[in-house]
Parts: sequence; C-alpha cells; structure tokens
Amino acid sequence: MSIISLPPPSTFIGAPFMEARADLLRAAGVKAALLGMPYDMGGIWRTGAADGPRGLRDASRQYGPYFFDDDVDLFEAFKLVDCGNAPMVPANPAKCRAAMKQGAAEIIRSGATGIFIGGDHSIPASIGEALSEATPGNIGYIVFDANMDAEEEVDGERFSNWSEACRLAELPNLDPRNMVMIGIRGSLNTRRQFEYVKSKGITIFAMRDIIELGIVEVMNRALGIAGRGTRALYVSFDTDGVDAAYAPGTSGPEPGGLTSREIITAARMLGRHGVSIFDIVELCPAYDPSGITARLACYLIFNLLGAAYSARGA
Ligand SMILES: [Mn+2]
Repeated sequence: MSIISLPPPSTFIGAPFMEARADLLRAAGVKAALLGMPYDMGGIWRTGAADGPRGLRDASRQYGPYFFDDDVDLFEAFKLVDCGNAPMVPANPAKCRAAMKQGAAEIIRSGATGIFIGGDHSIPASIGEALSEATPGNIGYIVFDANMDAEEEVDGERFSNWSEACRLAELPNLDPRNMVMIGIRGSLNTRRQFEYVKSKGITIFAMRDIIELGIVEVMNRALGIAGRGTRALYVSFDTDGVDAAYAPGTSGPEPGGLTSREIITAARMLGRHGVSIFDIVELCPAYDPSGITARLACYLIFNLLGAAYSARGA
C-alpha cells in the first residue's frame, strides 16, 4: 500500500504541502498537520462528505495564516502543513480504511497535532486505531454530534458512520467512561443506541443539558471526564452537532443544535486544555452553496490552534 499523497490543487490556507511521513514532519519541526480523508462509503444517509477536504481548502483560500483572535501566525507558530489526502481506493472500503489509518499514524508518530478532515463519521474508527497503537496509556474521546452513532452494526456492517462510537469504545486503551458525547438530540437516534451508551458508561451532554448548563460548564465537565487518567485526547467534530442554521452543509442536518459561537467556545476550551488530534467530519459542500459550513470548519481549526498558542505557545 502506497501512502504517497499528491499535492492538492489548493492547500489549507495556502500551507506548504508535505507528505504524511513522520520523519519528514519531525525533521521540519511541524507542530500541526492537516490530512484529508475523502471517504464517504460509510454513510447511511446522504453522501457528499467525500468532498469535505476540497470544500474546506476552497473556503480557506479566503483566509491567511494570521489569526487575529490570538495574534498568532499559524505557519510561524505551528509550522502548519497540509499533507493532502489519504489515497482512496474506489469501491474498496478496507483499503481506504488502511490508508486513513496509515496516514493518521504517520502524523501521530511525528508528535504533531493531527487535523483530520472527513469524510463521513466512520473515519474515527481508523484514526482511533492509529492513536490507540501510538499511545502508551489511556485515551479520552470527546465528540460533538446530534447522534450517538452507537449502533454496533448496520445490516451486518461494522464500519458505517452510525457505529463510530462502538468502534472507539472497543479500543483496548479507550475506556468508554472517558468518552463524552455533546449535542445529542433528535429522532435519528434510537433507544437501542441509548441503552448501549448507558451500558458502557459513556457520558452524554444532550442539547437540553447545554441549554440549561451553558457550554462552558458542559466543557469543563467533559474535559474532566475525558481527561481522567488519560494520556491523549481525541476530539471529533461532526458538523451536524452544530445547528443546521449555522452548518447546513452536512449529510444529516438537524435543527436545534450548537450555535457557531458555542462550538467555537468549545474549540477554544479544547485548545487551551490541549488535544492530541481532532477531526471534522460530515462536511458536505454540495448541500451548502453559501460555503458557511466550510468556513465554520476553518474557524474551528483557527480557534483550537489559536487558543492552544495563547495558553502554552505552539
Ligand atoms: Mn456522527
């Protein structure tokens, strides 16, 4: 399996392209590296998330490396690079998953903060395996999502975007009691999934909790739960965790979710706390002619890295 990635036509905010290889990233002192995972064969509903990395890069052409909010230049501070996309093999999900895992593993092994752009919400299964194997200790997981994605299998398949939570809960060094779901709501969920979540000891902060407690209190509690006894933190941003009014470019838009300001506040608290890797999934540019969903995804990256810089330096 070759993991050689071709340079994308445009990179994220014009960052230099660098192949996803731990030795190259380490030698260049890269502290944050982005890798696209244009895979949506795991989707149970509308496809289109395979175009997420392209949509993010297109939207990012409006922006540069300087981020006002933290007075930081992401190229200077993080030596941010764009590693292109994990190479997808048409009609072969297993080979695609292997390529995503290998790309993620290279970035994780380099010590850089991995920024993985999906792709549908099945990709954390591959990313999680890579992080699990690279981490000498336990991992915490925080996911923003309208849906629990806790179906153990769908029509006999274990790797759809409705099963990501189960695949992560099965990792040997990810205790489900260090897993937190934020923003859960609505009728795409099932009671069976809720029973699974409760039986594993996974914590849910439903949308009702966020409305009552506020996002800052929810995040403080979530970081405490995911951070208890863990050495690494994986954060997954499903775009449908955000209210469809702010992020319509997603495979399963749901109303009544997090506002842009709330998800940005959450991203900043995560950056301040420190995260090992994060992903942004289910970004479907085709459903959003305005491009605002992809711009919000850019803002999540800017704010998470910016807040990390303000807190600790790069
Ligand atoms: Mn999801």
